[in-house]
Formats: sequence, structure tokens, C-alpha cells
Amino acid sequence: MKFSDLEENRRWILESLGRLEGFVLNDTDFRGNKQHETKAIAYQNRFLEDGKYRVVFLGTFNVGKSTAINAFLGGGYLPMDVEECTSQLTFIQRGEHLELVLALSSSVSDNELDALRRSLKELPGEITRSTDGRELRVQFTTDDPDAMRMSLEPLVTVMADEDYPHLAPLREKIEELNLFLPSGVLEEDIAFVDTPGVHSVSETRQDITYGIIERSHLVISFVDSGFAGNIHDLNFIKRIIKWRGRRVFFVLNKADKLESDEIDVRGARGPSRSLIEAFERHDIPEDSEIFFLSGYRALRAQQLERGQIALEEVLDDNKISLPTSVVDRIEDSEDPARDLSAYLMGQSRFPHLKERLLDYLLNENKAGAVLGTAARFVAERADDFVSSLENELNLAKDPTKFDELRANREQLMARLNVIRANADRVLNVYNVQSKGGEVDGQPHPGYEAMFRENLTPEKIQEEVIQPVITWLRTGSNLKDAQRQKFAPLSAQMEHQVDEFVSGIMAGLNETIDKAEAEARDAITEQLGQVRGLRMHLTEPGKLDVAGIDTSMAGSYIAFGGLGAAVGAATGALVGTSVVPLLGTAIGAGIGGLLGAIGGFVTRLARSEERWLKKLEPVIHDNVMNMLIHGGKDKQGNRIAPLLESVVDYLKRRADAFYEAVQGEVDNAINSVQSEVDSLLSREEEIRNESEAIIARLGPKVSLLHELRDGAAEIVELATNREVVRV
Ligand SMILES: Nc1nc2c(ncn2[C@@H]2O[C@H](COP(=O)(O)OP(=O)(O)OP(=O)(O)O)[C@@H](O)[C@H]2O)c(=O)[nH]1
Ligand SMILES: [Mg+2]
Repeated sequence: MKFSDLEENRRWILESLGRLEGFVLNDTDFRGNKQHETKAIAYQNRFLEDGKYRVVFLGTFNVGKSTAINAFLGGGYLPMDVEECTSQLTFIQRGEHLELVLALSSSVSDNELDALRRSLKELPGEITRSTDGRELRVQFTTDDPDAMRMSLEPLVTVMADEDYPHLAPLREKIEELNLFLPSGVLEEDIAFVDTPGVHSVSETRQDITYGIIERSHLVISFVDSGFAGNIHDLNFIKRIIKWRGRRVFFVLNKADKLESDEIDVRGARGPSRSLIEAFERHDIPEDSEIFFLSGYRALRAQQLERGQIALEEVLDDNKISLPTSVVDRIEDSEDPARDLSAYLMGQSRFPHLKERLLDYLLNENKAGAVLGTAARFVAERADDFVSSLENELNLAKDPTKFDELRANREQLMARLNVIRANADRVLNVYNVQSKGGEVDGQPHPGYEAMFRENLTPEKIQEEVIQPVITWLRTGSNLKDAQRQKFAPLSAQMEHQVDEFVSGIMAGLNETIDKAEAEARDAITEQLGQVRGLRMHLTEPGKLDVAGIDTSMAGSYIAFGGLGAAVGAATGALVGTSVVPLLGTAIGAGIGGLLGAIGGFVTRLARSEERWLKKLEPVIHDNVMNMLIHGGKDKQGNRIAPLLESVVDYLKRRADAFYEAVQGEVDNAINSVQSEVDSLLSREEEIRNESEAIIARLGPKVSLLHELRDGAAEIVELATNREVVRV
């Protein structure tokens, strides 16, 4: 499926979700559980919205993230600076016109709005405020990138605090910033996310960054090619790859400052070699892709080509030193701007990165799978809703069916009770597996106990503390650590803790995934039987009440709706996932270590052994606090130990799964039960008003069929992307 098709189908599914919601909320012929259905629809909506192809740019400040995004956009839309620049997460996507939308945490005051109007008064555009005051919209009457950049400067830059102090109250309220650029600027429908430089291990930053990675398909990690072996956040990146399963592209930027023989993508020499060595030290998978880039040249090339800057400006730019042979050639050329632009673009290596990025997003990302899941949901729900209307329609057309329905009622209810009992049994097993207890004579320790069992002081000593001490004794590690204010020691500790905890969690997650999959499959089969009952409620001939044809269950599994509903529901209910939690807990603990060492750094003798003797208990206490006991930050606030957060996570995950599955079971069974009751109690009405009912339900049935069939087609497209036709 092409991007444009994906996009179109996604829009169709979003629209269909809206129509289903409208039916559930406003249509008197909807007979199911309003609350349950609207919640399930909302999950799917969010799931699909988040399936947008987001590409997040990460890296230290000043490495050239904003410049590179501008190169992708083809103009200087985002502020760039020689000093630390970007201060807010900025989302960039395609829109009708050039537009900036601010989502605010609380309503904007008249003063704040006036201050913004004054700052932007030179710019061609209009500022409007939403009725609740929590959204500000700057709509430009031009497509000029400068207009966008100038309006962003007072809002998203570090300099703004000094240059625009009167806008500080407004800046503090900004929750999310969305830029819309007219189509044709963003060539494909991809959203980019510009982030502030990563240069601290502050908890909030990590949370924000993890949060955005969660919602993205691809991370582009920027590294200054002049300092390739020296990236401090590799532990962090490793976690993104391992835990999030996210792909990371590494971009060695500012390649224009390198000698040509240093540019070697295979990693045999120069910065790419250093980067690969750093990967090895941090267990980053070898297949991580590395690109060289000069974002600045790419941007200049685009600006020149689009007539946004003059030729002289580039020729005089001291960041671009052109060889005299090139200058001569340009001066003799018939179209110097075009030729210089082409030269710079080639030099920038930008086309390479762009091509690979598009290829990745199109062929390897999960957008198709996300779309398929949401489409399944629409197809399945439309089918459920329509079958209840069809049952009523059948009865209106042929009231003799009432006799059969009445005769079958008891059997139907008995069958539903059996299904409910089966489902209860499955859920009970799941519960015991997660909480601990015994089923069928088999003991289960429960997830919490399984985690605690692996987190004993002995194991921590053996697998974290001892390796760190051994590392300190190796080569010049201790000396180097001392020289760099112990940052390398904290990085090593972070790595060791991360390995240790990741190992435990990997085993545990596998156990939990397996338990969830088993429960889901068993429940899906039961729900397939409910589906069979519902579809043949008024066709008793086809309904073998004693033993439902299991092919019905098969068709339910084929649709796989339960997996979609439960998966999305679980994620939403758990809220935080285990990755940010590990990241923050480890980050906070490491901060404590540096503080503790700092306390005696100046007072210590030179001998290595004495250093080690002093360091060992500090490392020991720090690791134990981080993992088991907890500690306090500089302000005296308690930092929860990792143990506590993981136990809380395990419990929430188990509860969320249980509740989500049980919710689906109740909803399915109760709706059949109440449908039968309602049909029978409305028998007179249906008999007397059959004409009106047929006229009323007919169009609704065809609408729901349309939704069901359209969605089923998209399921097919999204899941069979590589169908081979012979
Ligand atoms: N030589 C050279 N300079 C570059 C390149 N890309 C960016 N720069 C310069 O590096 C400086 C920082 O660029 P930005 O794009 O603002 O960097 P950033 O990563 O967004 O920085 P923060 O917003 O602070 O996180 C600017 O002066 C850019 O002109 C490049 O490819 N080559
Ligand atoms: Mg920036």
C-alpha cells in the first residue's frame, strides 16, 4: 500500500469510527451497552491517531536537529541558533495553510493574548483563541517560512526567556505545539518531531522523551561527527531499541567539517568507526544504520533552489567554504543558483537519508498493522450492530419467527451461561497466574514474587556491584572516571543495572505475554460462540444450540477483534509502561551516586586501593537504594525504588488485562441476553408496526453493511501487503 492509500484508508476508518460512535450515542435502534462501546471506540480512535508516521529527532543541543528538519521541509521554518536553541517539543505536519496551533494547559488570559499579538504584529496573519481558551491558532496569510520562524522564536526558544520575558506566562502554559505546513512542502504525509537538546538526565526530560518515542515510528539520533565516540546517551538509546523495539537511525551530522577520507559509511575508519566502537561497548545492535549528513548544506541548497535566499548570500556564507574550482564553475554557469544548489545538495548526502527514511516508513513501519487492527474493529463492530438490526428486521418481515425464538429462548440462555462459565474459568486461571495461588493442584507464585525472587541482595551483589568494581579495576577506568567527575562510572553503573533489570523483565514479560495470549485465545473462542448465537438468533434452523458450530468461532478469530480491543484497552489502562519507569528510576538513582561521590572527592588520597575501598560501599548503597530501598533527591523528596515501581506496574498490567477482557465478555454476553429479552417483549409492537420498522431499519442496515464491507476490504489490504498474484 502506498502512503497516499494508507492515509486515505486511515481517514476512512477514522470517519467510520465517528459514524459508529454517532450510531451508538444517538440512534434509538442501538441496543447494546453505550458506555462500553463508546469507550472501545475512543480507544481505537486514539490508537489510530497515534499510528501517524512520526519521526522524532533526538540529540544533544546544537547538533543540528532543527536545521536538518528545516532541510526536510525545504525552508527555515524552525528557529536555529549557534547557542542552545529549541526549548519545546514541536510537532510538524501537513496542513491546508501555514498555521501554528498551541495547546495550553489552562486557558489563556487577555493579557497573555495581547502580549502575543504585540510580539507578532509585524507578521501577516491572525491569532484566534478557542472558546475554552486552551487553544491558540496563528493562521498566516503567507507561506513564507520566515513568518513561521519569527512567530516561533518568542515561543519555543531558550533565548525567549531573555528576549521576550513578557511572554513567559504564556510559554509556561504550552503543552503541545503543532505546526501545519501547506501540502507540497512536506512531500509525504509524515509528522516530524523536533525536540530540545538532550543534555541532562532530568526526570521530566526523560519522561517527555520516552513519551514521545512511544508515539513515534522512527527515532533519528543526531551525533556531531566531530565527537562521534563520545556520546553519553547511548544507554538511553539502547533502551529505546531494546525495550521499545524502535528503529534508530544514527546521523553523523556536520559532515561538511570532515575531511573526505573520514567519511566512510561502512565504519572502517573515522567517526563511523568511533560510533560503532561505542555501540559495541553499549550492546547496541550492529545493524543500526549510520548516515553522514550536512543538514546545513541541504537546507541552503533548498533555500537557494526555491528562491528564498540570494546566490550571494550562499557565496558569502562563512559556514560554507567552496573550493575555488567550484566557485569558478558556478560563476560561468548559465543558471548559477540551480547549479550551486545541486552541488550543495550532493555534498550534503541528504538525498540518501531522505530516500532511506521514506523507504523505511513505507515498507517496514507498523502503520499498516495499526490500520489493519482498527479496520478489524470497525468491521467487527459494524457486523455486531447490524446483526441486531437484521434480527429485528427479520421478525418484522416474518413474525412467525417469534414462535421459534420463544421456543429457543431457554436453550439460548443456558448456552450463554455455559459460555460465561467457561470465560470465568479462563479469567480465573489468568488471575491466579498473575497474583499467585493454585489451579488444578498446580502452584503459581505470581508475578510480584517472581520479580522479587530475582532481586535479592546476593544477586545484585553478584550481577551489578561486582562487575562495576571489576570494571573500575580494569585498565585506566578508575583514573578516567576520576578525571571526568565520575560520569563514566555512573554510565557504567547505569549500564550494569539496566542489563540486570532488563534480563529479569525479559523473562517475566515472556511469562506474562504467554499467559495473556493463552487467555486471549481461549476467550476469543468463547466469544466466537456468542457471535454465532447472535447472528442466528432469528434463524433457529441454522442454530444448533447444543453445540455451536465452531467455524463461527473461527470467523471471530479471523477477525481478531478481541485482540485489538484488549490490546488497546490494556495499554490505555496501564498508562505508563515499564520503559519510562525503568529509565526514570535508574536515572534518579545514578544522580544520587554522583552526589555521594562528590562529597568526598576532594578529601581523598591518591592510592587506587583506597579509592576503591571508599567507592565500594558508596556504589553498594547506591545500587541497593536504587533497586530496593529508594532514596531522596536534592529537595528531600522521596525517590521510589525500582522494585516498588515494577511491582506496581505488574499489578496494573494484570488488572488492566483482566478488566479489559472481562469487559468484552460481559458486553458480548449481556448484549445477546438483552437483545432476546427486548425482541420478545416488543413482539406486539414489532408485529403492529412492521411496515414502519422495515422502512426505518432498511437504510441503517445498508449503512452498517457499507462500513463492515469497506473495513473488511481495508483489513485485507493492510494485512496482505505483499500478496503475490500469479
Ligand atoms: N557546519 C555545519 N553547521 C551546522 C550543520 N547543521 C547545523 N549547523 C549549525 O549548528 C548550529 C545549531 O543548529 P540547530 O539546528 O539549532 O541545532 P539543534 O540540534 O536544533 O540545537 P537545540 O535546539 O539547541 O537542541 C547552528 O549554528 C547551525 O547553523 C551542519 O550540517 N554543518
Ligand atoms: Mg533545535
